Amino acid sequence: MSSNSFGKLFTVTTFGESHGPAIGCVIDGCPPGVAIAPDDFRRDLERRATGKSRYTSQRHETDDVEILSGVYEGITTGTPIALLIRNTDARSKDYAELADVFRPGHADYTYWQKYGIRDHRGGGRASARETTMRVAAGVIAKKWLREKFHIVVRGWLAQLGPLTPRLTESGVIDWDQVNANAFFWPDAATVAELQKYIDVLRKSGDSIGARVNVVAENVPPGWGEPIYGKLDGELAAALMSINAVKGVEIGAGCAAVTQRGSEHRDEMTAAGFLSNHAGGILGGISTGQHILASIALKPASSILVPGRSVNLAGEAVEVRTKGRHDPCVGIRATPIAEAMVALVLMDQALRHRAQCGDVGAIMPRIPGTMR
Ligand code: EPS
Repeated sequence: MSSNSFGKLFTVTTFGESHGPAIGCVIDGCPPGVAIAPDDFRRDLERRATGKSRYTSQRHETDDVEILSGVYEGITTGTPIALLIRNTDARSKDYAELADVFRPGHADYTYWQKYGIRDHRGGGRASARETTMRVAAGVIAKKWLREKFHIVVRGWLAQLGPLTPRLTESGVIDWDQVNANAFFWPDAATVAELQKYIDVLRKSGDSIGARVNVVAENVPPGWGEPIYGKLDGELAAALMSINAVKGVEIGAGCAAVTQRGSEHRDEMTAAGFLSNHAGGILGGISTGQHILASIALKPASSILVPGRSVNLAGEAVEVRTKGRHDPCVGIRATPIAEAMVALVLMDQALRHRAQCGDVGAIMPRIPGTMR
């Protein structure tokens, strides 16, 4: 299978299946001199992992990262970094009944049509297990971005089915609150409502969609390559490549459809931009404002509610997916979306440095931190 790599100067290739012996990635193009230890990966991998609350799949993986190459005495050497995580809690018998049927709404059918063969166990390569390695690679990107540019990339669950967090009028996110619950939910007052919603949903055997927002703060102006390497274009592609993502918005996104030009444009003053409908990107290049991205995730297709489908012989069957599944994949998607944004930013930062590193500071530089 091709297209398991992305990025131009900071290139990430992932490999592995959900129920294979291991998953892993190779990161090529990482600058030398970045301090990396196995423990650096722990926090973000735990934020993404299954089995950390009763609201996600109950598969329990240790997600211990083995650094196989590219790091000497705790420091990146500039050579390819290979990371490996062994799968230790796959339960393939849960999938026995899915060997010759297609879950409606799942990649089962399209993988079969494309390759004529598929590893049906745990969704194989289409499984969200693969996103573990995106998050691992993203840890390195986040660290480099933070150390070089003070860039912080972080996200939150902005909607779960019909529920939205109540935010203050300024939209400022309470990050302590986001980190204080299993949902990445910024509103303490409605966490109980969320818990109840998921409990009822899980009992019904169904699933639900969600929205995750990500903000990248302190991105300098100038990153992004017109025309075919626009920063928003590459963010959209990277975010859309996450399992279950069906929509990506940058800044005002689809709301721009009903906005007037006089409203949408972000007026500029010497003191700063007056709004950020552009989501920190104009002409595919960062403005220095916060980068704002939002993704819509579909409800997972592995559900207990029976659905009509066909088997390999094309005969009508009824499918009911048993096993350890997520009632809302969006609950675990925040660290994955953060990782994809960080990986795109690091790649674009290196590309900007390569072509435009001699340009130097351009005045005026308009302050921009507006949400
Ligand atoms: C997944 C189905 C479940 C999840 C898995 C993603 O797999 P299994 O049935 O093998 O438990 O647990 O998530 C992970 C293992 C993970 O690390 O994210 C799917 O169909 O995408």
